[in-house]
Amino acid sequence: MNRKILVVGAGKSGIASSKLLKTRGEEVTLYDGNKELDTEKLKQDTGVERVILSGLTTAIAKEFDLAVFSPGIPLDCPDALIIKDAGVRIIGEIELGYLCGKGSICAITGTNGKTTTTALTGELLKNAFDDVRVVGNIGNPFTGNVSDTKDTTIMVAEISSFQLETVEEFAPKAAAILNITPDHLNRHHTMEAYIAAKERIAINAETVVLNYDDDVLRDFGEKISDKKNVIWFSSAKKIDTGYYLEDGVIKCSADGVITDIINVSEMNIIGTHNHENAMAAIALSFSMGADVSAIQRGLRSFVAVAHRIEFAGEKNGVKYYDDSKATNTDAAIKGICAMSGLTYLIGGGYDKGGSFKDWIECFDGRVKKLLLIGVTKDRIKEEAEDLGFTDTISFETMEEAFDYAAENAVAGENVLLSPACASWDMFKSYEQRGDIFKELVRKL
Ligand code: UMA
Repeated sequence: MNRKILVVGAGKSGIASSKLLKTRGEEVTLYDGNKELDTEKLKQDTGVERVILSGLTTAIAKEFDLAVFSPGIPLDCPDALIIKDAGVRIIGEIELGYLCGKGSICAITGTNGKTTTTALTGELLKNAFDDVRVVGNIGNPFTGNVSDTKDTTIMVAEISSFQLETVEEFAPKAAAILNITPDHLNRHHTMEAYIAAKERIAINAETVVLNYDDDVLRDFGEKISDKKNVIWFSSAKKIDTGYYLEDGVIKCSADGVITDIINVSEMNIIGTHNHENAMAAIALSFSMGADVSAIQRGLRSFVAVAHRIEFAGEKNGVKYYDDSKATNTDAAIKGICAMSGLTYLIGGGYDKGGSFKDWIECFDGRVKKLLLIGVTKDRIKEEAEDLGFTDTISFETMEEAFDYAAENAVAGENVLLSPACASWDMFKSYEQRGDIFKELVRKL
């Protein structure tokens, strides 16, 4: 009560943190480096007494007892250095939410798949418990959800590496790391620092769910297994203790007993990466105390997160998928690998400058025609031809590409929007691009 707290960053996290701190009687100042923001609106939205936009100094920072950082604020940016210099303790938005809330936490991180796994785990747990909240990096700030929590509340939290940099006491009952591949290196600088940030999710966790097929995580799990309850999952190998995939069935092996959980054909999410996400969600849900029938019901009813290999409809035996969220080649490879049958692939868009080589190399035997749109269309076509893939056609609009695919695809084939590019050259967002695609499918 009545501490002087500086909330840094006036986005979703900063606004939610400010409101939470106000309800707890703290004296809150909201700071943001962007001087274009509207001070009065921020005061109205949060109820804080004071908003500072840019120009933080050591003298100002020294006024505060505590600083709460939004995930987007790097710990080595000039404002962070001023705050550290002033000797002010820094905690992250997740840590604040943890310290102010009740109930138990199930936390999920990983380079890819964390949003799907978080949403799925939320669905499985909602079948078993009354008060389950899906929060965090998924777009719903942790701190915005804690003020009315009870001991029986379960928070299913997607946690990014940015958020993990500033956790100390954050103690999930169960935590999962799905995979770790290079990402966000501009923020973390080295792969080692990025891995270290991800691994912080396990510091105070009782149970840690890890991907056995990921070398980094296998080493990590072996290192911590004497102190933590480690549960493995694998899509590649039958493992003695944990979850694995065999003949299309997710199985649980524990104490020499093997239990079939679900045949993946009963689920609405496709692709090996999604089966891995499902195994992690199952392991987490069991750890949180859900029973097998609640888990199975959730696995059957869960539909993909919007725009992530989302099934958009079927016409004349042709299946349509919206994977507009695939804004880079890594994600787009997962999209194309998830298809069974030949695919008319709609790709291309805003140019972020990277190479498309890895993506094109996975087309072999999968892509019947690559239908190109957007700024990158000529560059992709050229790169594809250099790699020996010549089945490309360029279009001016997504509608034209879609019409071509719908007219030519035959039963058993797929039409997939998975652009491997951001959308900003032709659309407002990847959401708008995916929505237009789904509308075209609906009109069929
Ligand atoms: N700002 C500064 N100084 C800086 C950087 C930013 O003052 O050096 C200010 C900006 O001017 C802006 C504010 O900080 O006003 C934005 O804060 P933020 O970037 O932390 O964004 P939030 O709106 O609080 O959203 C954050 C997450 N954003 C990031 O991690 C970048 C959201 O994840 C998350 O959904 C939300 O909290 C709720 O938990 C987004 C994301 O892109 C989706 N995450 C990355 C990812 O998934 O790859 C990690």
